[in-house]
Amino acid sequence: MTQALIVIDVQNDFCPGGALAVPDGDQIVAGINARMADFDTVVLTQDWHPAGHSSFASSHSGKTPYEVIDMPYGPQVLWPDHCVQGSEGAAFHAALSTDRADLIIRKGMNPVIDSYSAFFENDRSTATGLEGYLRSRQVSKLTLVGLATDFCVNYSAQDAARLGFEVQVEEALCRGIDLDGSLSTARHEMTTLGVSLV
Ligand code: VGL
Ligand code: ZN
Repeated sequence: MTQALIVIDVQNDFCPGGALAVPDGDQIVAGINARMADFDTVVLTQDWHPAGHSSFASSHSGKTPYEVIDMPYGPQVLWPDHCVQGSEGAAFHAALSTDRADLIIRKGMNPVIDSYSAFFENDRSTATGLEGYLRSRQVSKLTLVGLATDFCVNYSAQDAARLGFEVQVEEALCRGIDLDGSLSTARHEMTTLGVSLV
């Protein structure tokens, strides 16, 4: 069985001091680096939005970050501007071992659809190509780590489980945002789909 480590969005904007800082987001970097040696394949994801992206509160008049609006594909939390393509905030945390990565997959480039998951945009139908990459390399078991547990890790884990991968999320190497109980909802959603939280 071939196993891959999928490292979700360990980028400056999700770490302390960043635009959408996840509490203690930087505390997982050393542990993630150490874990890379245990896997055949390492994939990094990078949230990579064009300026003016529709997930930014600043793109909607009268809206402030963390409000929820209805988009054609469903409810969307509005975020502070973050991970703008080419910005320092979009860069990986400086201590992350990016040299070890077999693949870096970028997401969130479509100006009108957000993309939390490493597999599909939030319309849950536009693919990123990661599924094909993993299948063509006979990867069947995935371990997910990174930021944020309740958004991008959660969506990625759910999609991976629905696609038939065996999925585990290593919570010690994740950190969450926890908006209105989103962390416990995420845990429930993931376990319901057969994701192991370890
Ligand atoms: C993320 C909110 C917006 C994440 C990305 O990586 O969890 N959250 N964009
Ligand atoms: Zn984003």
